[in-house]
Amino acid sequence: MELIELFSARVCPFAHRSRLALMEKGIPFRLIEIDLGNKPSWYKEVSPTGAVPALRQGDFLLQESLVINEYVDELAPDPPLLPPSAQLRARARLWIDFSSSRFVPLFYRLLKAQTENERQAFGEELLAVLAILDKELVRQKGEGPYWFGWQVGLVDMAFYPWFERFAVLQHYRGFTIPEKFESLLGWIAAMQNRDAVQLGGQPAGYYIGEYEDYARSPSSPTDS
Ligand SMILES: N[C@@H](CCC(=O)N[C@@H](CS)C(=O)NCC(=O)O)C(=O)O
Repeated sequence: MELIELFSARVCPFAHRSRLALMEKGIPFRLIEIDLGNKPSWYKEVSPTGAVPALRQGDFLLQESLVINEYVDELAPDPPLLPPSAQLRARARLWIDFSSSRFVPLFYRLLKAQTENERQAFGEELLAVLAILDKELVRQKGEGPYWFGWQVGLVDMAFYPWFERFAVLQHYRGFTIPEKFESLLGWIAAMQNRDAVQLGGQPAGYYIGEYEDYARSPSSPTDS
């Protein structure tokens, strides 16, 4: 297989999704760190929008974390990162879509909320979304801790990076995940135990520092 290069930024949860997919898949890759505050001019050739992650394999270029992750999954049969049946794969894509359409935007809305009213409203909305995730996990995971049981997959990777960054919401917004969401908390703990997460993860203090401008300014330019 031609060498894969992943253009990434340590702080970026979208890039984190794709680092996780490559590591869980056991595909060797060259990681290229892009400084988001000072992007090299050549990076536009790799990623027309300038966003990370981007993947390069020879002449082949790909952007968008979730699209990259599906491509990575198709590069080798094992371990499969999507379930075996068409119906379960459709459900996986449904929840991956939910991560992008509901969960991720709410994370940033709460983080950027500057008034008490906004913090209250977005905090409640996020709690409702977490309740949906906890309930769906109970329904879907069976005995195993991951979204589809014992095999970690693309749904887990679509959500996990923001849970690694949850200390930011706790620090700046006093938002914690209620203990009653046992399945969700069990899933987070199981993800934290994975080699791919431990090798590529960062401590809470790193994110708290990196996200400070974000939490203090409602108009931060990017959702990193
Ligand atoms: N929808 C994209 C979002 C990627 C994204 O927003 N990345 C941020 C960093 S976390 C970025 O590179 N923003 C552009 C910039 O900082 O100039 C994906 O899923 O890959």
